[in-house]
Parts: sequence; C-alpha cells; structure tokens
Amino acid sequence: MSEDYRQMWSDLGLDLAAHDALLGVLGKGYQDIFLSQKNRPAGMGYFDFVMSEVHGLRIRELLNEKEAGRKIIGSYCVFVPEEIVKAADATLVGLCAGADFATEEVEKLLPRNTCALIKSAFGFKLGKVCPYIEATDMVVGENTCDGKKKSYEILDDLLPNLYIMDLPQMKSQEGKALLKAEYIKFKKAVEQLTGITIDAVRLKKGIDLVNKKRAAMHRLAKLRSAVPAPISGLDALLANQVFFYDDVPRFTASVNAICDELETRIKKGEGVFPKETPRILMSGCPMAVPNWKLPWIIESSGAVIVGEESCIGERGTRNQVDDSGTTEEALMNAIVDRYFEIDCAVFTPNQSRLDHIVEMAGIYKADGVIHYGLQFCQPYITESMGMEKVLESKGIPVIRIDTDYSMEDVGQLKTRVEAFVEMLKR
Ligand code: BJ8
Repeated sequence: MSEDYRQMWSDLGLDLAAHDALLGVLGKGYQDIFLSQKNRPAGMGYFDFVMSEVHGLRIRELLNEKEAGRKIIGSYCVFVPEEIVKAADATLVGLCAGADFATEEVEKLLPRNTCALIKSAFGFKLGKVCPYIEATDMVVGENTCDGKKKSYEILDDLLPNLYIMDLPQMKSQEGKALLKAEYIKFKKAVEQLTGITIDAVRLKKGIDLVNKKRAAMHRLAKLRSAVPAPISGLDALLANQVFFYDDVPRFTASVNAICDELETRIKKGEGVFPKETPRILMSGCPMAVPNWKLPWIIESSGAVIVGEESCIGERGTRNQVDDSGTTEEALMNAIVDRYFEIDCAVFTPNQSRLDHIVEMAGIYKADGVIHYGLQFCQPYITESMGMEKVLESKGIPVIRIDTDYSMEDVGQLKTRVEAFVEMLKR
C-alpha cells in the first residue's frame, strides 16, 4: 500500500492483524500469478495499480463519497441492477467472497457442506477483513440458490443494513412480473436510502453509464476471439473482477485503452501465447477476487482461456439495456428485460445457458471447455452433467472440475488439466 491506511481500516472496525495477513497472502498471490506473466498489455498496469490499492485507495474514495453525502450499496449477485443505484448517484460494489477466512467461526453458523463462496462472504464479515462490507450503507442479498437464500437469514443478524431481493426461478411471464415488482421495490428502497427521487432522466443517466461499461467489456471479449489470443485469460478475468469495484467511467476508459492496444497487437499478428496454444472456454460458477486458482492452473499448463461463461464474465456482462424509452416505466421495463436474460443456473429449465456455452465455444474458437463447479454448488454442478453430454454430442471436448478455495488439490487438478490440454493438442 502506498499510504498508511491503518487508521481508516481501524475506524471501519477491521481486525488489523488478520487484515495484514490477508493482504500479505493477496500480494504474494498477485505477484506469483499475475506479475510473473509475459507479454502483458501495458494497459494492465492500471489493473495492477487497482489491485495494489483494492483495500486502500478505493476504500478511501468510497469513504469520500459517503462524506459527500452519497451512499454505498454492496451486493453478491449480478441481478442487483447497477443502473438504479447509479441513477441515485450511489455506488454499487461487489463484496468480498473469493477466499477462505475464519472458517472455524463460519462453520458454527453454516453447515460445512455450504459452497465456498457463501462461506467466504461470512468469513470476511466474521473475520472483520472486508473494508467494502464495513463501508456499505446497504447490502443486497438475493433469493437465488438455496444456500444463499438460507444463509441470508443468518447474515441478517450480523448486518443491520441487509436488504433481501426476491428473484424468480422460472423464465415465465409470472417470473418476469416478479422481477419487475422486485426492481420497483428496490428502486423505492434506494430512493429512501439516498433521499433522491429516481425519475426518467436519472434512470437514463444510470443506464448510459452502465451500458458504456458493458460495451467496453463486450469489446474486450470480442478481441479475445483473435488467433493468437491477444491477452491472457487471467488478465481478462481480472478486468471482469475489477468491473465490480471500480469507479464506472474510469474503469470503462481503462478497458477501452486496453482494447486499443489489443487491436494494434491483433493487426500485427501478435499474441500473448503462440498461436497453436490450445484455447479454453471456462464455464460455471463465478470467480471473485482472489479466486484465481483454476485459471492459473490452466494457463500454467500450456493453454489459454479465451472466454468465461460466468457471472464474473460474459453471463454477467452480456446484453445492454435499451435506452430508447423516455418514461420511467419504459426504462424500468427495459432494465427488467435485460436482467431477465441472465441465465443463472438457479433457473429451471435453463436451456439458454447451454445454448450460450455452445455459441461462445464457436465465437471464441475454443478447442475445449472446462466447467468450473464450486464444491456443494448444486445448481451449477447439476447443470454441468447435461452440459457435458451436449458438448460431447457436438464434438467439443469438455472436463468438469469441482473444487473449492483451498490449495490442497492443486497438484491433482494440475494433473487433470495437463492431461486435458495434451489431448487438445493432438
Ligand atoms: S446470477 S451465479 S451471481 S446467484 S456458487 S452461491 S449458485 S451454491 S453465485 Fe451467482 Fe447471482 Fe446466479 Fe450469478 Fe449458490 Fe452455487 Fe454457491 Fe453461487
């Protein structure tokens, strides 16, 4: 950290010793996994800086916003509409959930066979090591999988500002009506929190900001279809992860700057790995910072990741909100339309996700698909079995990897991934 943020962390109620230990591990992991890569675009320097200041400068910025009277809203899911938050001049941040922390304490509150992502969210809160959650004025929990839904009942005791959003489970008319009712309710809650009435002009402004951010991510994704791949999957994943933390216009400009650089690389035929490197599409559960284990294993086993069918990836960023409406009703409907397309595995049936995986494999010229399931995540692991059959029937090689955040299985995973990559080379 370039500045001493200890007073700020202490004021937020963090456990400084535990937090120091976390930053130590994070810094070392970042050094080994990201900074050791070769041929990185120069524009990644911005993301290196963001990560070096992820608990420092960014938190100071959020606290400055609060001092100026603006509100900070935290979330664990891409169903929380950032357009509505931005329309009220508030800031949406993704909350820490990508590493094991305070596991013993967590398992006093949650069953051991809860997925690592949920346990991690609790661990960061109980261990007092997430400055984001401590800086929030409201945390939004959503009724998606059973694990999250039930755990929010317990999180409610730990977080005085928890707001629960109900979500549909089927892509029916009734499902869409429920999503719309929930977004209207959420808009009212944000208005109440911020004291700002969200009218059509404000909604349009929020939509415009977030559409531009997503457009930058679409541009980056499209460039990854080039052969050789112009950017590593790890660096692209990092951009997808920072998407949830950073100031929106600054992030958008930084991603576009990388895209400019990648376009030049592509014109020159330059890549980050040789052109014959096997190309992998990853699909499955979201990967929050600092969950880099599997992508790191893949890219250190002689393959390159060319796309993520994930909420921290294309499932979360694809599709725009139609901003052509002029009334509040029309714009809210457009927001509902966009979010209702998200094909999270909590939906049943969920054919569009399968179709999207096949489509992405084609667009990004993937030689194979690696499905990532977080241990005990029923929705994604169950869907991965059907997905495997569909991909195999289309001649697309696939492996399913179920793991958690621990490092115990790294050797075993590396052996499986290396064998898969070798097979793709033949
Ligand atoms: S829209 S994927 S961000 S819910 S890994 S906690 S599903 S048991 S994270 Fe998600 Fe929203 Fe869906 Fe996306 Fe449950 Fe599975 Fe754990 Fe998960």
